[in-house]
Amino acid sequence: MRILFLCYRFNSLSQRLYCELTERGHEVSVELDVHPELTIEAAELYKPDLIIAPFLKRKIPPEVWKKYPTLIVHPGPPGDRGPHAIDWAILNNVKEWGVILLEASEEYDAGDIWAFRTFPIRFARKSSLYRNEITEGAVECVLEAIESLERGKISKTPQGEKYNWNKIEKERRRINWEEDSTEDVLRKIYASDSQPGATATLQGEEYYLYNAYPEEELKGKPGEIIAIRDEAICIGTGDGAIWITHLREKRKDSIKLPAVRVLKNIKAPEIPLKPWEKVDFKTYREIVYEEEKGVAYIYFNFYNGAMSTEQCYRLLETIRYAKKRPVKAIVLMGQEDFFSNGMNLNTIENAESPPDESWRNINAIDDVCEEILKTPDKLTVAGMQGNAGAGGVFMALNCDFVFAREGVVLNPHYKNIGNLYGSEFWTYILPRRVGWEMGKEVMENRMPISSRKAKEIGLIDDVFGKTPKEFRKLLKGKLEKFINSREYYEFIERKKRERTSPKWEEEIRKAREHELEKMKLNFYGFDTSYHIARYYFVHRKPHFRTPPYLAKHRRKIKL
Ligand code: COA
Ligand code: THG
Repeated sequence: MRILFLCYRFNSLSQRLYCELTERGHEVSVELDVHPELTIEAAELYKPDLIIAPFLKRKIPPEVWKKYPTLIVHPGPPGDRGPHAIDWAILNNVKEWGVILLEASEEYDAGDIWAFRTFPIRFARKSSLYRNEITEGAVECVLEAIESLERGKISKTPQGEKYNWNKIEKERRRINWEEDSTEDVLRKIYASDSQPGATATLQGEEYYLYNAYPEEELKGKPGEIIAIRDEAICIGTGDGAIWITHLREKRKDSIKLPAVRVLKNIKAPEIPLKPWEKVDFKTYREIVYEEEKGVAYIYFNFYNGAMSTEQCYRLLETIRYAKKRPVKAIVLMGQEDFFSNGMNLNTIENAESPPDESWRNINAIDDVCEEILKTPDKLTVAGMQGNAGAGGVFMALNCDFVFAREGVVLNPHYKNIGNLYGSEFWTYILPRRVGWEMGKEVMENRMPISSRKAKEIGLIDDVFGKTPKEFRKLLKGKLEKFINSREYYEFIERKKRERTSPKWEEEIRKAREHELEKMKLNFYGFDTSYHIARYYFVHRKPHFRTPPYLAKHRRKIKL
């Protein structure tokens, strides 16, 4: 089938659906929501069999949906309508939620339902529900709808006259430190994360708050900052305390940044907690180190999967700790929503000199990668529970084994932010994993690929598990078996021989040097496209045209 996607942004759900459909042989073209006239033009240029809107905020004009079957993914169950579906469910403590695929109509979200799925709600960030439960449900709905369309047997159910309009007023996202309990505060922040953010007063000023964790030990006056840890702040609530890792100032053009880079003059003490220190109460830890049956697992809860220079060095410290421990394997786990998205473009944008900060950040990631590569006596593994992009993918590929959850979307290229050359030892890894021909193809293809496809082309080693929980369980089982096998010892012997030879060390040194030389040109050279692309990305600027790599229908030369 020829399918046209209409989306506000080519976000994670749109990318996942793109992979699922193209890898099943459908042809998909994408039009971003720039102007209704352009949406009509896109439909007329492409003449699709079906239009899908995975993530759209504006009305699709009737010229489009009256002519082509047009289906909208709405992140709510049957009977729910409006722009704040998941937000509403979290704020109202709903136990079960859902996702529907419905026909576009004159009124918002009022068309007939083609397919739906429901699921129990986790008490988690909206974006986490979106990236997991909603995404999985939406994929099933879309596949079901395509099958019905192909069979010519479509059964629809009406949205109904009685419905829930889920719009959330700004006031409901505001935190009242005196009255709100820790759970109330968490609920408000979860419901508004990653957009638009809950609001609260801190040190007399208004801010947007993101990425909250409960604290059970520390206590303080409601609304007062009582501690700092890894650039996050701990704030007293009505009945306890809470950690916030990211803030955004309430002014035009502000961006999300680590809390301590936004708030100046914090009087609270730093209360450090190393990733491997054990505590038996809930608190915030950016990196968690756990040992289980001879294996070290490193979870890094980096917001949005972005790794700043400082975060890379905290991760590096943890890897060095693991290397000294009597474990047979070290596993990088990332977090559930993202494995890693490479350098932190927000902290770079915020730096006094973005080129200098880019240089520090890329060197810090390379230090992490080099530490992984130079682990001759232990198995290194990447366990990708969530999506990864750019440097985040290549960091994972530095491990001996790379495993990913089913449904993970990878962007194994550096094309999206101003055509960076890339580092993380990709020039060493890629030919080893897939050969030069395929390596070139991977790097030049700007589109995402599924973890399944990545396995097929040999980029990663295996794919299993539908949910992050299932993935972790299967991964642990696999590793336990492998590290107690004969193959393991043979593998480590071979690895030791290779990784202690001067020839290998020279190859690694050269790869890093070559890549960084090219990156220096991206950061400091004549071509400023990286700096411009980064500016548009971190400020979440809407697109003003759909780039031809997405819009097949706008390519002059038909591919
Ligand atoms: N450095 C810094 N930041 C990075 C990064 C890097 N290297 N790589 C990724 N990121 C950030 C992006 O800036 C983005 O940040 P933000 O979400 O804080 O703005 C985030 O990581 C991932 O972006 P995206 O791909 O757009 O996210 P997503 O698709 O996984 O999730 C939604 C975003 C959809 C949850 C969010 O837009 C939302 O809340 N939408 C409302 C729900 C909905 O679907 N409504 C439909 C209308 S009814
Ligand atoms: N029919 C048609 N087009 C559509 C939908 C449809 N486009 C996408 C849309 N569904 C997705 N759902 C919504 C539902 C409500 C709103 C937006 C998208 C909404 N928007 C507010 C507005 O436009 O005033 C502003 C949103 C906000 O507060 O942030 O209410 O079913 N043809």
